Amino acid sequence: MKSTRTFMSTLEEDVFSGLTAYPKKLPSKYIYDKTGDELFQKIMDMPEYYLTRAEFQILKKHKEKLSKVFDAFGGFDLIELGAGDGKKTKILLKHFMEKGLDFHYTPIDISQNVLDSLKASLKEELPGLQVTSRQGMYFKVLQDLAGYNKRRKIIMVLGSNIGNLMHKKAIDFLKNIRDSMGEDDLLFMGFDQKKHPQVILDAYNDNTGITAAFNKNLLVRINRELDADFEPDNFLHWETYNPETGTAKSFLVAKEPMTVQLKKISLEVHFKAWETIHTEISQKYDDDTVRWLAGQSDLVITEIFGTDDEAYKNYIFKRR
Ligand code: AVJ
Repeated sequence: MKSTRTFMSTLEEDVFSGLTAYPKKLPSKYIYDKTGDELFQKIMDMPEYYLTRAEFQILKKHKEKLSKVFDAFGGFDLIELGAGDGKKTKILLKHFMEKGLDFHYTPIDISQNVLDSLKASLKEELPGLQVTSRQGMYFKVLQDLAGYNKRRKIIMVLGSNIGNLMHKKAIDFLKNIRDSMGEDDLLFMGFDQKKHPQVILDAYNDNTGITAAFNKNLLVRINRELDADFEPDNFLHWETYNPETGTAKSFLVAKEPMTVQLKKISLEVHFKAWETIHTEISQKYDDDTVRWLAGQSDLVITEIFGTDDEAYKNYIFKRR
């Protein structure tokens, strides 16, 4: 069956394989179209979503120390994967500019949309900043950057974005970054930490329904792009957190039996009542787990910056 189909895009291919698998699943990366980007902005402003504020505090508190570590050899290129709206990064950029550091900023994001507004806001807020943005998948762009070794690279991944990857894939991602790093280059990365399970559940299941709309945006996008007829309201947003593994998981749960047509990929999908689509994981960490991930990827932790309550931490890594 599978081999006779040709797909026009990875979205088509991933949706087909996810909805014909058992149990059903869809990759969270497809949440982020224009609506998904906007909903994620709203999530970052929610009182329950502590991650953004926590990382903001860390950057604010440690900007001076970070400027010294990053600039230890005099001059660097700051490369940010998944730059988003740059709200947090601007704390650092502003500080580095005030100190007159010689650096170049390269924000990378999958969304050209997001990059365009980031560039516009930087031009206004930080005129004189050297910026070159790049649109693309991390993987591809990192390969391009590997050959670029004129001066020290600082690769930055904020927001606990790595948490969307289960450990095996997180290690692949880290190895990939590691392979693009020279001996003196650094990786600066945010990892959300294990904490009271209820705090985590609340962050991913707010009572205003923003996170539910964010999760269901997968179905809205598939309806539009694959000419499908999902009824998003017939699904329930459901969040679980396993305190043993540190894995938060998002599901869409069918509230009744349904048949959905996805015309563009000639697929008919049946749902039994209470059947699930697994959509996202948001992994929570502790120092031992991060150290293990680093070791598996031939990296070592050189510094840890946490909030006072240790709810969130940023780590600096170098090549082992
Ligand atoms: C952007 C992947 C860090 O997992 O915390 C927020 C995405 N999902 N609320 C996260 C998300 C539901 C977010 N990351």
